[in-house]
Parts: sequence; C-alpha cells; structure tokens
Amino acid sequence: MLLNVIQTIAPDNYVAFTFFIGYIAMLAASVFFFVERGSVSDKWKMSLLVSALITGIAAVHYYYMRDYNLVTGDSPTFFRYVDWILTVPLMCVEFYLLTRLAGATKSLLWKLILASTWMLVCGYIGEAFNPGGIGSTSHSVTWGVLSTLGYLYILHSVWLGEVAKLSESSGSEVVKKGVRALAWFVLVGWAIYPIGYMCMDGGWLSGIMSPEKIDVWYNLADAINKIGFGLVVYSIAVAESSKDLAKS
Ligand SMILES: *C/C=C(C)/C=C/C=C(C)/C=C/C1=C(C)CCCC1(C)C
Repeated sequence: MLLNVIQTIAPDNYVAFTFFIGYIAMLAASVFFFVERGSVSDKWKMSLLVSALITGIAAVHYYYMRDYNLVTGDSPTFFRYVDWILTVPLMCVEFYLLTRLAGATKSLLWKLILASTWMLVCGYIGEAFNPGGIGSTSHSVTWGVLSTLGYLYILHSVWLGEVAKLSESSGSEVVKKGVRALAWFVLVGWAIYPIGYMCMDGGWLSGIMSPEKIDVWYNLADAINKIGFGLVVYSIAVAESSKDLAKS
C-alpha cells in the first residue's frame, strides 16, 4: 500500500506529496497527543484528547484528499471543508477548556462554535458554488466578507474579548502565555486561509497563485495550525500538571 502510493506520486507533484506527508504528520501527532494523556493530571486529559481528535480527524481527511487529488488532479474542496467544519470548532473547544477553570461558560463555547461554523459555511458557498466560468468576483467577495465576520468575532474574543479576559483572570502565567500563543495562531496561522481564498478564480488576488499552489499553501497552514496548536496546548497541560504534582 505504502509503496504503491510512493510509486504513484511523481517526484515533482508537490500537491500530492504534501497531502501524503500531511497525512503521516497528522497521524503521528494524533498518536502522540493520545498517548501523552497518560502523563498529565486528570483535569488536562480532555484538552489532550481534543488535540488528538483534531489531528486524527485531519489525518483521515488527508488520506482521502491525497487519493482524490491523485485520481482527479483536482482540489478536494469538499473534503477540505468537511475537515475544517469538524476541526475548527474543536479548536474553539480548546479555548473553552483552557479558560473553563477561570469561569468560561457554555455560552462562550457556543458563540465560538457558531462563529466558526458561520465562517466556514460562508467560505464554502463562496468557493464551491461560484457561478460563471472562471469565477465571479462579486460572489467570491460577498461570501468572503460574510465569512470574515465570523473570523473577526473569534479573533476579537481571543485577543480582547471574553477568552482574553478569562485567561487574564486565570491567575496562571502558563495559561495566560499559552492562550496568547494560541491567539497568535488565530491571527497569523488562520490568516493563511483567507489569503488562499482570495487567490482563487474570482478572488481579489486571483492569478497570484495557481490552484495547485493554493493546495500546498492550505496543507502547510493545516500542519501549522493543527499540530502546532496542539503542541501549545500540550505544553500548557504539561506545565500545569507539574504544578499540580508539586502541590500534592
Ligand atoms: C485546521 C483548519 C483551520 C484552522 C481552518 C481555518 C480556516 C479559516 C480561518 C478560514 C477562513 C476563511 C475566511 C476568513 C474568509 C474566506 C473563506 C475562508 C473559509 C477561507
């Protein structure tokens, strides 16, 4: 199976190659986060489980996306969005879990989940249902802007709003620094996606990147945002757990 895949990916096919390597990396990260649940204290196990789920769900999608791309040569837009709609709300769950001890409510969790779902549904309509041969700019821009509203809501919450305030009041330097690091992921790592979106046919930056390059770009973004994000959560969990241990 493995040999077969390597044989069918041409050496200059970076798109298929990054889908392939993305699959392995997500799978490895998932196993790592899952196993490491054993080395943190009970109240942090859930955070690591969610990290493992995020990369695990992505691994399954990467497996399909690689095949889809190899067979059709196209961008697996549908699988990509199915992946995002499952994994991005789980990243919102991570913010909730990190600030729960400082008093985060279920309503905060639902607001973040709703904003991320809105962002992705609008983005999918903008990408997948674009009428007209090479893509209509007004369609792409309208849905892109609507999607961005959801993005801005999350960005605001983690930098200045509820999530930021809760982490400030958590009384833990580790949580404060960790949430700030994750907020950087949302600001910089997540911004890679709307840039990719704008480079598509009909987008404001169309023509800058070929569709194949956009796939490589998205694959890179996913690796940073899913594995990197999970590693930050992991380091918070480990640091907080060692504090718990020192106390007991
Ligand atoms: C693991 C996957 C992640 C973190 C995906 C994040 C996706 C986004 C932040 C997408 C955002 C978009 C906009 C803000 C506007 C244009 C449409 C999107 C969906 C690409």
